[in-house]
Parts: sequence; C-alpha cells; structure tokens
Amino acid sequence: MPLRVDIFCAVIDNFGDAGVCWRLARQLVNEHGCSVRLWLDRPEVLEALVPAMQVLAGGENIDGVRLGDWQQAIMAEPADVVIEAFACNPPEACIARMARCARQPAWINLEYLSAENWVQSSHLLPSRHPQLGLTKYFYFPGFDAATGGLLKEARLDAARLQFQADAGAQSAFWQSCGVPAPQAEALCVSLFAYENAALPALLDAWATSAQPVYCAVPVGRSVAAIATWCGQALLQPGAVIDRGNLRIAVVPFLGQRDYDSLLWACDLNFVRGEDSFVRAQWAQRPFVWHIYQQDDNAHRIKLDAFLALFGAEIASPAQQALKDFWHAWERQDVGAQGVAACWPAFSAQLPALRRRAAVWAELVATHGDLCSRLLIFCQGLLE
Ligand code: TRH
Repeated sequence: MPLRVDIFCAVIDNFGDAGVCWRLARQLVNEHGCSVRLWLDRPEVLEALVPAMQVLAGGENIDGVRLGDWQQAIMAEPADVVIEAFACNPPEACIARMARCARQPAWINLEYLSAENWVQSSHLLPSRHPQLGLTKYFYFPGFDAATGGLLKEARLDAARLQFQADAGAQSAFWQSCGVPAPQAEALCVSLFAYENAALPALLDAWATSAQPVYCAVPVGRSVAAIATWCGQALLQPGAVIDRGNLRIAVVPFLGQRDYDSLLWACDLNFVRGEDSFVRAQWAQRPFVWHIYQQDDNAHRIKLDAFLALFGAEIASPAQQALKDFWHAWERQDVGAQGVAACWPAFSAQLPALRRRAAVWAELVATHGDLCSRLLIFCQGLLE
C-alpha cells in the first residue's frame, strides 16, 4: 500500500506557499509513489501555476495529486504523514483526529528556507503538543547536509540540458509565450520581482547599455511600473517595446513547468520569494534575488546569509559586484550606490557568476533533494 501523505497549505499571499506545496506534492506522487492529498485554503491561487487545473469541486485529481478544500480535511481520516507548510496550523479537528489514530502520523512542519546558521540546529527539532501528546517535527529546507535540502525533481537537470541544447525547443518556447525570440547578441533577462522603485533606473541603464538587453517579464507586479516607464496605460501579454538597446517582451504568467523553461532560456534571472529563488539556482544561470520583505528588515540578515554562502569561493571583484547589485536591488536604491550605478560592474561579472552558479547548483544537489530526505525521515518516525 502506498504511503499516504496529507499536505496542508494556507496561502499567506502571492504564489510561493501554494507553489512549494504543489511541487512537493507532485514529486511525492511521481517519484515516490505516495498517495497525496493537498488541502488548500485558496485553491484558486494554484490555477495560475497549474494550467490543467479547472474549477475545483473538491477531490479532483491533477497530476496524481488529490486536491481538497481546507474545510473538507476535517472529514478525512488522517494520512500516514501530515505535512503542514510554513506553520499554517491545520484545523484543530484534524489534529484531534491525528491523536486518535492507532499509529500516530508523522507530523512535519515544513519551514521557510533560510541560509542562516541557526537553521542547522533547529532542523528536525521535535515539539510536543501540550494536550494531545502528538509530536511535530520542524523540517527546514537548506543548502547543506545539516539542513533538509531543496526541492528538486530527479529529472530536472536532464530536462534543462535537453532544452538548452535544443534551439528548436527554445524558439517554440518563445512562440508559445507570444513574443519574438531574443536577438542572438542580446543579454536575455527574465524579470520576476515585487514592486521595486529602482526598476525604472534599471530599465534606463539597459536602454543605454552597449549590449542589447532582452527582458522577458511575466505578467505580474512589475508590469504597471514598466508600462509607466514606457508611457503606456497598460501592457498585455505579447506586448513588445523597444527603447534604445532594450527590448521588453511581456509574456503571460506561465505554468510552473514553463517558468522553468524561461529561467533556462535566460542569461540572467531576477527572482523573488522562495520557490523561484530555488528554481533560478537549479537553472545554473546568474540570478538576482528580490527577497520577501519582513518586519524590522529581518530579511536583510537572510539575504546576507545566502550571499555569504553563494558568494564564497568567487574571486573578489565578482563577489563585490554581486553583493553591491543585490543590495542595491533590495534597497530599491536609485542613488550613487544604486541599481543603475552597480549594473556595469555586475554585468561585467556575469561570466564568472555563471560559472559559480553551475558549481553551486552541483554542490547543493550533492546533499540530496528535500522530498527524498523528508520521506526518509518520516519513514524512520513511522517504523
Ligand atoms: O510569489 P512569491 O512572492 O511567493 C511567496 C509568498 O509571498 C509567500 O507568502 C512567501 O512566504 C514566500 O514568497 C517567501 O514568490 P515565489 O516563492 O518565488 O513563488 C512564485 C511561484 O510562482 C513559483 O512557484 C514559481 C511560480 N511562477 C510560475 O509558475 N509562473 C510564472 O510565470 C512566474 C513568474 C512564477
């Protein structure tokens, strides 16, 4: 009998919560033969990421994952493994049911990703429910062997290499996005970010740069600012705007799989949040992280923790250029140390950063993928 897994996901905002849970659910089914139910409080968020998804009536099966509305979970018998994503607190009735099971489920709180040192000592810590006697384990994703790894499908590298070696697949991809393929001599950039006051300055820098820049922007939170910068009221998917040496191509918000193709097709990827940040790393191309902003600027510590790891073992000019540009983008800086001022040094280091991106991705992958490692841990709890 396949191992049964329940994943609970409450969407805080944007796409990352649902995106991570969906990715994990698919991998548990496709690569480990698990029977997975994904309980979502806002199933409509998933529709953007999963084009095959139609209106949900509960119990639908997509890619082998059973999708259910959060409220219906109350009626369901708990699975062998219960994963709550990002401390989302499953309904009390579900937890009470878990406590009544003859064999208590392996209960996991899948945490947010951070490169900070404290994560290593918190990974796999137990927490006992004060009344019910159930134990929940904190599972922290991470970049090294002392943490829980990152989500990565077994066939991801093979699919990427095949795509990157196939000019026909790439031109079909751009066609499917409804925009022309990048010019051969252009630096091809994808842009996925939160609102950023420094974006117009960056667009100015690209428009006046010596090398042509092709910027593919999926419909989302950057598009309004780009429209203003271009003097347009609205930009729809398929819009192509040329300003100086910059071509902007607005593409639809892509399904999760196609978004990987976009990352693979580009020389530089601007990403944000958590899941796109990880996917950019697997793309083995330079990237810029617009980290999710937290109270008291706690995210800056998180940003620097990652820069310290990723930036290690890069020659100092590239390391400095990386830090300066990422910091400027995070600060939304348009001043003397701002995004436009840092761009020339950063772009000059892209070849070095590309080499580092490849070495980094190989290194992180040696620690094993999150899904497999999480399953091994849960199987140990169930024995
Ligand atoms: O959307 P995000 O900002 O999501 C999150 C949430 O804000 C969450 O609350 C927060 O905790 C977390 O960030 C850190 O960024 P993220 O995580 O990169 O998720 C975006 C998802 O959307 C990811 O799965 C990739 C996917 N995506 C597509 O499928 N198609 C697209 O065209 C694009 C641009 C993204």
